[in-house]
Amino acid sequence: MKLIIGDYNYSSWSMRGWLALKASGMAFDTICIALREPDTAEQIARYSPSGRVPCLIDDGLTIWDSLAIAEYCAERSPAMWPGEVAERAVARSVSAEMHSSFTALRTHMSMNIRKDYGGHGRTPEVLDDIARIKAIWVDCLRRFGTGGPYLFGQWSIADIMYAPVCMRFVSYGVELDGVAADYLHSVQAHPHVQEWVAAALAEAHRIPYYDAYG
Ligand SMILES: N[C@@H](CCC(=O)N[C@@H](CS)C(=O)NCC(=O)O)C(=O)O
Repeated sequence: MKLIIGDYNYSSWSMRGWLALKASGMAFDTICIALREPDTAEQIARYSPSGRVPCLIDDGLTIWDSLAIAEYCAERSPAMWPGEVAERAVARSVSAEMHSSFTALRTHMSMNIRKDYGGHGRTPEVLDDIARIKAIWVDCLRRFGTGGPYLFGQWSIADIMYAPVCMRFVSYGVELDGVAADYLHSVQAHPHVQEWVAAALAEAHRIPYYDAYG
């Protein structure tokens, strides 16, 4: 099984696909393609029909898009979604909302794990996105997060979808308190997240456009 990803430091969608594979426990090799280089599109096109990463190749079967990869992993490891129907439905709702929304946050607070952007990026639209994300976290943690530190207690695809947001909140110094702050620290401390962050810190490739921002 091969997972094609972009830079550990910058590629938030790749982080989701990679965390999903790790959570499944399945063995996989990682092929990392440097983004924003002259040959990036050509490199990605060798594997991914959408021209985007992450992309998973399992014995000739190609699965692209982070949410589809997460669902493929959950077929093998159903505990990646909460066990109860109503909780699973809400977990899918907040995961789908992450996947399809928060455009302002993505635009103005790009993931760049190595960089401290201080208080940058706070447009009114970004603040709306942050408020909505905090509301999602608090609601899930209060209603479903009693059996552990994560949104639905145990580490799930919902946490995987929001892990890159946690990286952004750290880089841009987004103020959190109470259960939302505790949640962010728990995500940061998760061993798979720590492994991804270590790879980002060790990565040599740089994208000047993102590094100059702020
Ligand atoms: N909806 C897709 C988004 C994937 C995406 O936009 N990936 C970016 C990297 S984070 C990409 O492949 N960009 C291509 C490029 O930079 O050439 C997913 O969930 O996987």
